[in-house]
Amino acid sequence: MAAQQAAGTPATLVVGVPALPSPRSGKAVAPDLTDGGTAHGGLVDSDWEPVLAAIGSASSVDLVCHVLPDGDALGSALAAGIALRSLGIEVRVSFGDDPQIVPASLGFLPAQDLLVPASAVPDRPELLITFDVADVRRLGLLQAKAEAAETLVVIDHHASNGGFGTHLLIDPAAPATAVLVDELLRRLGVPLDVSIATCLYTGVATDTGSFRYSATTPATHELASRLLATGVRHDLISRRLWDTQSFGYLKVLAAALDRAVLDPEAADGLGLVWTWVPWADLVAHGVLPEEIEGLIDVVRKASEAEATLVLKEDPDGSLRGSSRAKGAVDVAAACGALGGGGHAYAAGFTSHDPVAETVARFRAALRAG
Ligand SMILES: [Mn+2]
Repeated sequence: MAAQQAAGTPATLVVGVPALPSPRSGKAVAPDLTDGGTAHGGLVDSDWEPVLAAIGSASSVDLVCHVLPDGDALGSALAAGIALRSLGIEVRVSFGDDPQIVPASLGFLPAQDLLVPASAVPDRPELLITFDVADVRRLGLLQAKAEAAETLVVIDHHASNGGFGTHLLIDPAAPATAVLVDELLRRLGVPLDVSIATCLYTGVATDTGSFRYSATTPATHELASRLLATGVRHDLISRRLWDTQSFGYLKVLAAALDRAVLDPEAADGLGLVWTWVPWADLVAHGVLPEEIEGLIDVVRKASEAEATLVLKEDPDGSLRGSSRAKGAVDVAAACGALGGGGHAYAAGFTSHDPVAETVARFRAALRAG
């Protein structure tokens, strides 16, 4: 017979690994783990009703997400687009990049015929809804049009969202904007179909790191269950989102890993691992800048370092810094010292200094929190 556990003692998953910190010990805004995971508990009927009324009376609706869209931003906007179109509403989906390029990793998203360039959005939209846009400046070319809209609805889950619209549906406890779109569709009476579900699944999977991050709750899995029930091909979505890269990317990654430095004394002894990607590497291997956004997720695996920094060179020689932390340091503060910002566990900045000087400044600002 297997060894007995003392009553009430949780099973030990792995022997010889330090205990995990409390899931809520960091500074990240997240729901209380003990509440059963109400994913959108912050919003009430009176928040939704004026938005439903505005959609019901609009002759056309513009659905827009942030520039350089990720799976949550574009998936949310397209899911809403499919749903509103099914109600007979004229919809346009857009984002304010020129040229407007859907990332290759999101090429599978359905209903991209709804996409129009920013120039095709009216100068003064009747009803414009933003998805996953934490700051009005993240609308790029669409900022002025959004600000001129008669009705501007903001649907978002960023804690940093200061609220820039006439109607705010912002829930920092939601793990993805797509979760709020699911609620919107439920209130509109639009059933989930496989196209909508593909968009929403992409959004939720993207922002939860495939259901790994701490904001994932029982309600998140309940939503995933309803999405899978439509027949969505989560296996193919996951392969495209997580497990597909060009060979050129692998070569850029290899060079970045070869260049990585472990600095165990940084962050008051908690450790920093850092590397950088010269623009010439991207050119040499035919890799686009957006393809290396996930490179930091490999570098940050280093168990010896609490903090991770990846510097990505732009054609003009400036450096885009991305940083990550595991809960014991606040990288938003360190990035803030270099003129950037973000979350305690994920933040960034832009530097016009050389690599060594930029790393030195970041290191100096990094403190155990
Ligand atoms: Mn999001």
